[in-house]
Amino acid sequence: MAIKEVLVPDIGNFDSVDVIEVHIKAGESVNQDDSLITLESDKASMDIPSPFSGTVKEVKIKVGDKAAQGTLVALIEAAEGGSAAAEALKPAAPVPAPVAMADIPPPSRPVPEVPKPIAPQGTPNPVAARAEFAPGKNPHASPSVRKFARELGADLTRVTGSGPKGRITKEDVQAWVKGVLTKPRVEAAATGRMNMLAMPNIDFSQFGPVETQALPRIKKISGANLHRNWVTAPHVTQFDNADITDLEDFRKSMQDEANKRGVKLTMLAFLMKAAVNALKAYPNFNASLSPAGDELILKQYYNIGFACDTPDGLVVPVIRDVNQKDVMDIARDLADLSAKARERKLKIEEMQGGCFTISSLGGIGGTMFTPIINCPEVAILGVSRSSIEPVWDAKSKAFEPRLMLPLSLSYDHRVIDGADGARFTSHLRVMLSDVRRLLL
Ligand code: CAO
Repeated sequence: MAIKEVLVPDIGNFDSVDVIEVHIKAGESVNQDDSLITLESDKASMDIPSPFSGTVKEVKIKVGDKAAQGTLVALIEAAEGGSAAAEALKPAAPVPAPVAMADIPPPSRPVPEVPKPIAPQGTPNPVAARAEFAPGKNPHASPSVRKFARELGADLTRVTGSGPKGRITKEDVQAWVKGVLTKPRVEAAATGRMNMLAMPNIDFSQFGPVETQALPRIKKISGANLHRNWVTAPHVTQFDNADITDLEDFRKSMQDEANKRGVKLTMLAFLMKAAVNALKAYPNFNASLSPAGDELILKQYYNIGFACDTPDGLVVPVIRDVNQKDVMDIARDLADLSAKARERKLKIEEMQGGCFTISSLGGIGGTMFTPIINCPEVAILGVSRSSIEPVWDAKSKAFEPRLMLPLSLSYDHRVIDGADGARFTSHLRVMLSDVRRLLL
C-alpha cells in the first residue's frame, strides 16, 4: 500500500491563503472527499477534500500556515482496492463555501461588554447589524462548519463566531447547540423567535470586589417560570383603591375570637373571600387558555394561591375550595401553608390546582406594584400596604379619613379585555368596602 502525498489543488487566483482549520490527525482514516483542511482568503473559504480513502500517516500543515496550489497537506496511505492509484497524484477539486465572503461585512466583536442603547427608528442599529442577530445574513463559516451545523440542525445566523473576523468555528456551533438544549424553552412557548440580545458577560471584579453565590433551587425554578410567564402572557395591570375602613374595624373586632381559635386573622383571608366573589361574577378570570391558545377552559372550583416569601425564594401554596370556607378556615390554612413553605415542608400537591393568585406585600410596604401572572392562570391580584387617605364624602361635603387598600390586578390581555379588568377591580372594591356583602 503506497503512501501518497496530498497537495493543495488549483484554487484559482490565490497564491497565499490562510489555513483556518485542519480536520485530520495522524493515524485517522479518511474517506474519499472527506474534508482535510479549510482555507480562507479575503473573498472565500474552501474545503480541500481527500482525493482517496486511506489512513493519514503525517499531517504536513497547521492552522495559521499559508497555502497555495501544490502545498503539501498530508501523507496518506491509500486504502486497498480504492481508486487511489488513479487518483493519488491528481488533487481533488476544492469545495468552495456556498457563499463568497466578499459582500458579507465581517461582524464586529462577537460579545459586547456593555450593552449598546437601541437606536431610534430609522437609524441603523449597530447591535442588530451583528451577524448573529441578523437572520437572513450569510454567516461567516467554512464549508465544513456549515456541514457540521446542518447535521446538527443549528441555525448559523444565530451563532456567534469567536474566530478571526467573527468566523464561526465548530466549537461555536457545539456551544450554541448546548445552550439551546439547556436553556428554558422560552422560544417554543412564544409564538415566534424572541431574537433577544445575549446578556453581556461582564467581569464585574474589574469595577470592585465581588462575591459569587449559587442561586437557591427555588429561585432557579421560580425564575424560569416567571420569565416564561412574563414573555408569554401580554400583561396589563389595573390599579384601584378599596376603602377597607369598616372591614378593618370588623377584622379587629374578630381578633379575640380568632385568637381563642388559635388563628391570626389578617386582611388576606378577607381578600380571598372577595376574590372568589369576583371570580364568580367574572368567570373569564377563573380560566386558563388551552395550550394551543384557541380555547378557554373555565373552572368551576375556586382554589386560590398566595405568594409566600421564604428565605429560599418565592413559592405559591394553594388553598383549595375557598368558596366553601369561612374567613377563620382560610386564615388557618394561610398560617399552616406559610409555615410549611418556610420550613420547606410543602408538598407538590399543595402548590397545584390554583385558579387565581394573590400576592400580598401589605405586611411589608410599598404603594403599588405590577405582579407577574402565575400562568396558566390568567390573572393575579397584588395587594400593597393600606394607609389612611383623605376621601371626599359627597354627603357631608368634606374629606373623611379612610383606610385605603391599594390593589394591582395583572391580567392576560389575550383572555381579558381592559374593560373587564377595570370591572373586576371595581367589584373587588365594592366587596371590600362592604363587609356584609363580602360575608354573604
Ligand atoms: N396593609 C397593612 N398591613 C398589612 C397588610 C396590608 N395590606 N397586610 C398585612 N398587614 C399586616 C398584618 O395585619 C400583620 O400585622 P400585625 O403583625 O400587626 O398583626 C403584618 O402586616 C404581617 O402580616 P403577615 O405577612 O404575617 O400576614 P399576611 O396574611 O398579610 O401575609 C403572607 C401572609 C404569606 C402572604 C406573607 O407573609 C408573605 O409572604 N408576603 C410576601 C408575598 C410576596 O413576596 N409577594 C411578592 C411576589 S412577587 O409577585
